[in-house]
Amino acid sequence: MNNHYPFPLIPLPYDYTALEPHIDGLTMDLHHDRHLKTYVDNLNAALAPYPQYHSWTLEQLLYYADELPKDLQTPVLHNGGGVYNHNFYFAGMSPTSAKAPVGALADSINATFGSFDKFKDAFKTAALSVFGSGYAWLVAEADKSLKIITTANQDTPLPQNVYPLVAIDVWEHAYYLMHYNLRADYIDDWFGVANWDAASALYGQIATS
Ligand code: MN3
Repeated sequence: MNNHYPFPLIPLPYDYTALEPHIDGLTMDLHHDRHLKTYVDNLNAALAPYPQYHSWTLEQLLYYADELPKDLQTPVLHNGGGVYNHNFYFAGMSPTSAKAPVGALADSINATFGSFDKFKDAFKTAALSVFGSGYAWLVAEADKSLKIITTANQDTPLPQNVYPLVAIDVWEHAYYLMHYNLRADYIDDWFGVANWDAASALYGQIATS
């Protein structure tokens, strides 16, 4: 699928109801077909008058946003960030994934945080600490060391020169229908569908210099 203009609405890699009972189908339907679609449509609309950027990848647009025309920078950061973050979030959940990291990522999580359970505690604390809307991420540095970060609104981790491994969207639209205002319960449920197969594979693909 295109990773340049016009950016596609990437279908969910599972059914809307596939993450139940952890995350309900109506939330997934609205989140993907309305929230993400709006970001995709608005990103494409912003880029339409600028054919010189139609070959840029989403990552290039976000990373080099300060090289874009001034009136294009904010629409790209807001909407392109919304596309990047949501694509990462949706791919980072799975009804069939192993429920814990494997291989090198498992070893690194144990070495960094003490155990997978201690990592989960730290990740939950970080996700709860996001004031208002944003995301919590497990990311790797270029040397493959791990850290947990949070981003506000639709900011992405890309400017921090890190490799995202897994992300949780803690905007209220991600959980309000099922979990009401109880973000902590949503985070606990998200751990039941987090795609550790994908995160472990991403970690394994990082080339160390
Ligand atoms: Mn969202």
